[in-house]
Amino acid sequence: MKNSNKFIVGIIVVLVVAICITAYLNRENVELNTQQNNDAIFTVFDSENKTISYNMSQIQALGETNFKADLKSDGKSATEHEYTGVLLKLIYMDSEIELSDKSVVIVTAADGYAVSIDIGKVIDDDNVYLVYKRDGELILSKENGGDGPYQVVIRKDAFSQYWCKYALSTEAK
Ligand SMILES: Nc1nc2c(c(=O)[nH]1)N[C@H]1C(S)=C(S)[C@@H](COP(=O)(O)O)O[C@H]1N2
Ligand SMILES: [Mo]
Repeated sequence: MKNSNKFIVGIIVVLVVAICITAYLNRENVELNTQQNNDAIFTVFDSENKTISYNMSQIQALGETNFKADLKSDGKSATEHEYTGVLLKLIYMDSEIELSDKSVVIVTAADGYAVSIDIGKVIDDDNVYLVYKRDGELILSKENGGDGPYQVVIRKDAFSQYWCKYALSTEAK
């Protein structure tokens, strides 16, 4: 083999090894993120301030659905995404908290942000969701650069300032 060919083969070998290592490390990351997401807890406060907590598999078991919604990030034009999650009201039903005699649902986030959502929107069959996947991928936590692990999406809202990233807990009032 000519020396120049040996050099090229050598470079290809180095590149292939580098790609394999990257793929391997990334697989470990995916597993770690999946584990962290499943361990993420979402908490419901009842009227006596008692808590009912859910991990991700428990939330999924309440009735996972896929739907499309427009994400309107500040300073960017809206982009349509497919989200995976459950209707927020299903979590309230599971917690045996009646919504019909309440006026708002409050959702609180890890960064101190909180939103207050009109009960009419929450009772709607296709509007207020607690989501954990966007375009088929788990939504990462704030520390890992994502909007999750849980995010409240209000599908029918014209603006997304009442959507709640990094959602931790909820209470109906
Ligand atoms: N936890 C949390 N949720 C939040 C916010 C926030 O600062 N913290 N900002 C809101 C606003 S003003 C918008 S426009 C949407 C989209 O935020 P983004 O522009 O960071 O994507 O999230 C909403 N939800
Ligand atoms: Mo915003």
